[in-house]
Amino acid sequence: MLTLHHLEYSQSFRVLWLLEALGAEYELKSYDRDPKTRLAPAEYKALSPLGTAPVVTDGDMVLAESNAIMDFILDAHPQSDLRPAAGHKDRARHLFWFHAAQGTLMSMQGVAMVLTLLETRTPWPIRGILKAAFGQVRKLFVNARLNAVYDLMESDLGKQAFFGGDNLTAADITLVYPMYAARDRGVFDTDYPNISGWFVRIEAMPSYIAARAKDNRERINFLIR
Ligand SMILES: N[C@@H](CCC(=O)N[C@@H](CS)C(=O)NCC(=O)O)C(=O)O
Repeated sequence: MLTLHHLEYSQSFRVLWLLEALGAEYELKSYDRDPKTRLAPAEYKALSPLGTAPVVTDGDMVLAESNAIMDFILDAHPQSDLRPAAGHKDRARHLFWFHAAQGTLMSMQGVAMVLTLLETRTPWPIRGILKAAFGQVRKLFVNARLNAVYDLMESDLGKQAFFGGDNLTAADITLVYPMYAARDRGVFDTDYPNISGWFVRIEAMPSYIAARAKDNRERINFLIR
């Protein structure tokens, strides 16, 4: 049977939600982060070469990387409507958001997080210079790209209720992590009614509620601010 190795406050929540949405049988093993470093504990790091969450195992099979895991699990559930098949009218939309989550949104949020870490953890005389220099990078590169994604999300969710089409797909599930990261930073506080509606819709879904109950944490993500 598939085992999900779930690290608290991490991207492995996605896999937890996917398994609940599929009604799949699986074993859940939960791990706390190292209290000092907030990284995965040594036991978790030993599971896979990258040492990152999520990881699933099944016998000798070990798989890391959120979207690889999601595709692997969906391969075993070909009847599921969580991944529109080739030829489906929502196939392109689903593929775009499923991959934009990792390829654009997570990577840009990662750059923003690194800039913030450098600004806040550098001694004060240098901090001011870094902030000024990074301000330009944020404006021209990071925020410009992120805002383009958020605006496209708002527009797409005005046309169909979910990122992958009219119903929940793996695109919504993989986006859940960066979407909460953005919401926690106040990105959607104003001017994003369709995105706000998406949060309301997913939070009412039985599979999401079940995954949150198993996650048993007050937030779904862990942010370095
Ligand atoms: N692209 C990878 C990113 C994995 C990743 O960075 N996971 C974080 C959790 S959100 C992690 O494992 N952090 C703990 C650590 O690095 O020790 C994926 O989607 O699986």
